[in-house]
Amino acid sequence: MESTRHIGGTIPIKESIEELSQLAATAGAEVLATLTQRLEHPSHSHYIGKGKLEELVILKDATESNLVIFDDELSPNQQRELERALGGAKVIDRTALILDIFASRAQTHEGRIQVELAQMEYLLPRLAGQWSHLERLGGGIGTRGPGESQLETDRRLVRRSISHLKSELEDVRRHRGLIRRRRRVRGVHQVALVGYTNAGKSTLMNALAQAGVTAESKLFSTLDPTTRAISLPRGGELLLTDTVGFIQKLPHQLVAAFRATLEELKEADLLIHVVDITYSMATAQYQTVLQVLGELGLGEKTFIVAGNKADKIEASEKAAQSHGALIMKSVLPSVPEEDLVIVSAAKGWGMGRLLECISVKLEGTMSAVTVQIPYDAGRMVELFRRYGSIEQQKYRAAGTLIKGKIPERLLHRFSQYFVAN
Ligand SMILES: Nc1nc2c(ncn2[C@@H]2O[C@H](COP(=O)(O)OP(=O)(O)OP(=O)(O)O)[C@@H](O)[C@H]2O)c(=O)[nH]1
Ligand SMILES: [Mg+2]
Repeated sequence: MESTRHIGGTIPIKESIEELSQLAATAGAEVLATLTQRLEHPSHSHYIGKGKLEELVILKDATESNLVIFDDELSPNQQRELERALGGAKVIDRTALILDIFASRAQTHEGRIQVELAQMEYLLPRLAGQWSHLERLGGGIGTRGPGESQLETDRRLVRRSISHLKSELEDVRRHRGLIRRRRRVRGVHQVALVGYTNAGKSTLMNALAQAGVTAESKLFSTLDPTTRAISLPRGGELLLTDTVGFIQKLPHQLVAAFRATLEELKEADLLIHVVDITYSMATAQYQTVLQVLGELGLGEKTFIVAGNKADKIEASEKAAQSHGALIMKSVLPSVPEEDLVIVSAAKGWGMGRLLECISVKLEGTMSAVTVQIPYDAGRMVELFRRYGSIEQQKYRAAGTLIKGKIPERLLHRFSQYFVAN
């Protein structure tokens, strides 16, 4: 049996199945019936117990279903045995379903390679020689060695295609790395939106940046990180990145493949965790995201929590603010009040407070300095204003005296102008 390691997974069965139905609908399937079973130990052959399997066969016939989706990962063997028992219906698991959605959503070249890579890695242990379409992966006639079984050939083709995809991805990454390094040198603050799928990250990105990013009620509408520049009300500029949504039981193949998102998150000075506070599973979704971030080594980042969709709880912004704050206290008691902002990305409520909170948090990550910049280096004053925050500015004979804060990564560029307070 191959590894069934997932990341996240704190959501109760009923809600998990509900989410699976939503995923199925997103993938274009119509859900005709659902079935659950509480099992201490899944069976090696069919995952579910004998009686349940009979029930499933009857249900499948009665509803004339042609697809059965399991919420947990199935071993290749279980999948095969289930398909045999279900006579003709296709059997897939949550991972395959998510991979399928990702495949239909991937838009950029990079996104497509990532999904294809994840699919290949998922397929590899499941190959049982029935792969006639593998020719398109670069092998085909003539690749089969003497005495080699079809299965071995298939595996070899998939492995080759995996390593090809990996090296292609490496090129894209190198390019991204370059862009990121350039941003870092410029000293721009980087802020990333994270959160459960469908929480409203892209809508919030639109509200903040009028960026025109796709936002829709389907799960996983965003696959590729998108970045936009935003000006802060108190001066200064930041780069905001929208990222792929998280989900419980996230297929680990995908976590590894979506490194572009992860790299953006790693680089960020601040993460805005978007939570749909109107959803009954808000707490579990919040924890799932924290768990995934923790596993990715991002647990120590500076956070703001944006409690979104406040317009769904009250009709007026004022009422939504106070009611939203109460809800937040009960669903996310562990989040300090100063790290919390109630928003409605759809209505644009709370954007001012969110930007203010971002400014404060970013300032917390900056270093206090006093500099005197000669008049012939006016460019440096501009740099200070753009990426730092100015508390006091005076014009002296020798130059402009500025007291304020600048991002740590810009310190070296100002060091020659430092003066005592
Ligand atoms: N009522 C209401 N709906 C919202 C709000 N923000 C987002 N939505 C809706 O929630 C759904 C998901 O929004 P997206 O912005 O696509 O969510 P996302 O977090 O980017 O989702 P993925 O990219 O799939 O991870 C869409 O139907 C939005 O219109 C809000 O403040 N209020
Ligand atoms: Mg999105």
